[in-house]
Amino acid sequence: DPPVTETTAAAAADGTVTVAGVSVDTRHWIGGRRVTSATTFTDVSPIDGAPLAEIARGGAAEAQAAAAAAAEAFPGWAATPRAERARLLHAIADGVEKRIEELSQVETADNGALLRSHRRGVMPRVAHNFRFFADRLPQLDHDDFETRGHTNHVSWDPAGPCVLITPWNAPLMLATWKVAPALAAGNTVILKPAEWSPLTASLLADIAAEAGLPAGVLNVVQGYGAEAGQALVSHPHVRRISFTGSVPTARHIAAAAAANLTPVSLELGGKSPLLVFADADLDLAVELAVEQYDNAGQVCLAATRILVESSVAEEFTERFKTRAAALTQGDSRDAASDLGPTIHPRQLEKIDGFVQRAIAAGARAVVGGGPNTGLGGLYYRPTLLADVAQDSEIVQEEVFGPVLTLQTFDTEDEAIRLANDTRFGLAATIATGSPERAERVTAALVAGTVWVNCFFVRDLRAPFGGSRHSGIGREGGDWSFDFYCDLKNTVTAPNGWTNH
Ligand code: TXE
Repeated sequence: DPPVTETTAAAAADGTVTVAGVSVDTRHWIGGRRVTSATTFTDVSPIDGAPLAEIARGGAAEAQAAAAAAAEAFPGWAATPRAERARLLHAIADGVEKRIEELSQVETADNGALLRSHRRGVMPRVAHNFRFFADRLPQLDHDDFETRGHTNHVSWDPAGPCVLITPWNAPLMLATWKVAPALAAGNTVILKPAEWSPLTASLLADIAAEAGLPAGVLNVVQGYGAEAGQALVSHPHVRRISFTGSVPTARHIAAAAAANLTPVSLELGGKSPLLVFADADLDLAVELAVEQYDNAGQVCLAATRILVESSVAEEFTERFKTRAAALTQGDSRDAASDLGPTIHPRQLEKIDGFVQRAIAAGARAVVGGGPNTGLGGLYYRPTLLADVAQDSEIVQEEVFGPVLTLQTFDTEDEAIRLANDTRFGLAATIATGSPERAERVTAALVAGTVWVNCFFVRDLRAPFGGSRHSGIGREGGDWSFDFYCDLKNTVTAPNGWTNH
């Protein structure tokens, strides 16, 4: 975990600080009240290194308080009619829509992703997460069916308090993608946002309270993973754990969940391929490749391994170099910026470590290859590495930065073999002019999502998740409700008597 800075809270007496002109509460939100901790940790902006806030640093006591509040609120929320739950979720969505500018400004200050992406794409999507799962509830009623005159009725019962542990690369987007279905299903929630981006979760608590969500239904506990996070996932009152983050942390969480037999959903990293066949529209393929630098490459779905058919590799590389040279790197609040900083000094160091070890092992930097020293701080140049071996670290491990590798293949079979040859299986992108080829290759790929001649088109009705070390389980659409509900089948005898 990050080095612990023990300071006394520098926040205002009421616990709020002003970030990008927005008042943000730095305390936990437990049982409908703001709660302080004895110590805090410092939240810093990746854009310029400016300290943003001293955040309450939760641990076992705060986890216990939140679990108790969530357990206490559960029966009332579970018994609340679906239509009323849906109404409240729409009211939260209204609150998000009213505060899109504020949420965007705070999220950008906190995690360094582009302001224009937050305004146009991410925050509207946050509101949509609530609307989608609210509107989806009626579809959970399946037709009853009969067995020798007996009626079978399937009900989707709320499971109980859910712990949701979320990462920093898309904080509010990934939090609400779990919070919304969990609440819609009738569960209570304890959200533990990442310590590198804790602020918008606190704003979500404000929005939910303003919308009228009852006390204890949504709780937010701030703090480090090893402290607040570990205490929450180990708590015996918890009925579901949903986690998005890294593989090593997933192992800790799965072990804690195993002790209590708590069902767990794990959405982890990836090392997804972009397969460019000679029959592809090369301009489109180059656009798809450059898109992988979005959010400074800190995207689990990013197709970071570019596999190009040998006959077009030179042409592709030349066009890629031209296109990458046109990217503008800079302050995430600047409309001209295409990519901003990485999240944290530790992340930048990690990214550069991967790149320098790859270069030492013989890789060639076709573009980039180091930090953007002109900008200083946490900016890493968009990088493409060629001459990389399939079994090398840079091809096998998730970098989580603006770093892509380039490899070539001669046949479709070789492309598939290379594409599948990592321990991950989150996503894959195929650029080809042949629908038959797209079908064949898709069928052979190990991936939770395959995009053909497109990237990052996401529909909440679709299942989302990964195979192998990219995760366990799927969320999205009714798959979210599968996870967040306990299914019950009720068999009723005809006319109150049975004749089996
Ligand atoms: O993730 P962690 P980190 C990958 C990416 C990145 C690497 C490290 O490769 O470089 O992970 O990032 C909480 N019990 N991804 O270290 O540790 C933690 O507080 C309970 C991919 O930031 O997985 C935070 O809220 N919780 C990824 C959350 O887990 C614990 C997104 C994620 O942090 C905990 C992020 C514990 N013992 C990183 N330890 C994706 N799939 O999109 C930590 N946490």
